[in-house]
Amino acid sequence: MINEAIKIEVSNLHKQLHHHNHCYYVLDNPEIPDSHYDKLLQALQRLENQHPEIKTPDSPTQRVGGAPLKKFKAATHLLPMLSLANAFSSEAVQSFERRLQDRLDGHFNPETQTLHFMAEPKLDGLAVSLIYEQGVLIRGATRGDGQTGEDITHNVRTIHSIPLTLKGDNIPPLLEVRGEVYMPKASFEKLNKNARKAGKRTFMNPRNAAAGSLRQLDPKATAKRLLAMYCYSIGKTEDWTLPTTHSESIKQLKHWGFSVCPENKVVTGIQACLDYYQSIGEKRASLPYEIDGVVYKIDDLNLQKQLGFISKSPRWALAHKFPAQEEMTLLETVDFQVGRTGAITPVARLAPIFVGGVTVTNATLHNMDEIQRKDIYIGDTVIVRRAGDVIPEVVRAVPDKRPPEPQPIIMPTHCPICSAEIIQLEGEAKARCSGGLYCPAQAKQAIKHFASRKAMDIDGLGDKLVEQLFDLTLIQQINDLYQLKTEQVASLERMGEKSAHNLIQALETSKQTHLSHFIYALGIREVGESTAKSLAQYFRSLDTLQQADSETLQSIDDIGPIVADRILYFFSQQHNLDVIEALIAAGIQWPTPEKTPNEDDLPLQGHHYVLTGTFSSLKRTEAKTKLEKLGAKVTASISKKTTAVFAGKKAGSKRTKAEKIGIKISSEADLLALIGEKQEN
Ligand code: 5U1
Repeated sequence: MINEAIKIEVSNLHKQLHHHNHCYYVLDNPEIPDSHYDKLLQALQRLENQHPEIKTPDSPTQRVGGAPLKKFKAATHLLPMLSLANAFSSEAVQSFERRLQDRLDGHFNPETQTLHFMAEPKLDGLAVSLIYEQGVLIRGATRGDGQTGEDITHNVRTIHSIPLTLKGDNIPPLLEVRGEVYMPKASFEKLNKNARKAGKRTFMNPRNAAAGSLRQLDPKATAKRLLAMYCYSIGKTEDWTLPTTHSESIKQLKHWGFSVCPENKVVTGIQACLDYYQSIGEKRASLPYEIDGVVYKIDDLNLQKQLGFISKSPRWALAHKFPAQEEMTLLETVDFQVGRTGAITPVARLAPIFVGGVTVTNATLHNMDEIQRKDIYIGDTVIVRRAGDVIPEVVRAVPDKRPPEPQPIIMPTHCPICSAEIIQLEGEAKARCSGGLYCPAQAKQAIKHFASRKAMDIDGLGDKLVEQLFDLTLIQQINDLYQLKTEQVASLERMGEKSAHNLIQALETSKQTHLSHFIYALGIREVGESTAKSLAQYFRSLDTLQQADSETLQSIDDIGPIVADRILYFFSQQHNLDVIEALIAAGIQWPTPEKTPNEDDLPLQGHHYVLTGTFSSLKRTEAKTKLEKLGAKVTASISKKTTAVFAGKKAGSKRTKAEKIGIKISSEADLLALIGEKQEN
């Protein structure tokens, strides 16, 4: 027998955990630190272990996944799951409107003939149906053939943005909800990066990864892959009256605790639909999930009813698709490119192909393991994928179209640029040129990195100019930059006296830097901006850093044995030490970084901020530095960890996003108060 006090404690823990899960995964606005959430979950887990009979299917502990299944059961949908008719051009969208007007003649605003639509991004995921009885999730199913799918309840329970119990009131005794389960781009990239590192099979796209993850018999495997769901319609309900519009039913879903896409918008008339398509298309690359088009739905549910269905698609909805992101073309040959750290990347040279809105002739093949796994040969017809701004990649070969004598792809033994030996260290997926900074390809990339904004920030020294200076042998390594003369630069093609003078001036200005920028600019493998900052803060002098041993390096937050090895290796190379000496001799200097007080004493420790727009009293970079000095983290994009967004004048999409997901927006005055400064008048 479980006593009443335990029952109350369990119920309280359920409530708290459901609430904080909703804040974190649906609202993107956590109220407590992760460690606090973990403690609550552990407390519940302990009670469930002591009293197994109190464990219920809607317990927040079920998110981690229960025992594996032997096979999937069939799941019949309460109402058929429909598919959408597709359109690939504005003309097809305009005919959709004409068809609607003809069918609805006289049944809607006859004066203006305008219709209200809900426009929504079309997520590239997997359609899923959820059933709730008395507000508790009892079943999740894939679409299958629209009538019957597979029962994936055990897996949907592991998806944090799916409520296990509904919030609020007016909950129908039976509710069926439809939506798309998807894998956020960041999770997909992480999954594939880890698979590539471990020499395992990669997923072709986030959709396949989401499908593969949902169709796991072992829910623990699903729980590890970070999936999410946006809901887009209500299916069957009992004893409940639907609202009069689709947009209101979406609002209702949100109140019950479901996650709905923040880009959804009610628009009037078909031109507004086309404008929406255009604006979502422009945003597509920056959205954190893959979409393959947008969906337009008549907003008025009565009109939807009148329009009905044709075959398996509703007449009241249309999917307006973006141009395909995957196309087939011929792999003509393979070249090997050398990166900044010597990594050799096989690059496919392709017969030109129009994909994702641009003509592509090159695509990455990543590394040799990947080529072997994908079984790709020169002469193959291959599938090329270009998603957003990401470098196009060869996804796979089409075996049926293989020529009789395909040519194998062979990694050269020596660097195509400097002829140094190519080596591949055990456990590394990439082969590397051993030429170091003597390899012109590596040196060029190293100079570009050195000059970049977050490194030495040499204004006007872009990639093209570095190429030009390098190819004319005016610079061969980083330190040569500081020997450049105005006349040499002015003699370059498309370079006048004035631009040359400006560049020399920018080089001079860059000599006054910060230790963290200098460390980052050196281009040590695995040392990004944030690690460089940690190193500068810890050692406060380059000499001390150069003399540090592995143990000392590893005592710094976020430095593990691999990064420590990279740093030790860099400073063990005489040519690197020579470059550093020459740079310092040229006059590069920095103030000694201030001693960092004990982390726990910093007032903004654990707070994450985003800065957007322009401020009248200080630059964004200054505000960033000041917040960081107080222990805060300042990030470029809004995430679930963001404490607040400081919005200056002309704050754009970040402010809108923060408003949409309910993150606190603070003013310049709040910012100044926080960093202890007065506002200028
Ligand atoms: N955004 C969105 N995607 N999607 C897919 N809405 C939407 N509606 C769908 C489908 C299959 O079907 C409706 C007919 C409910």
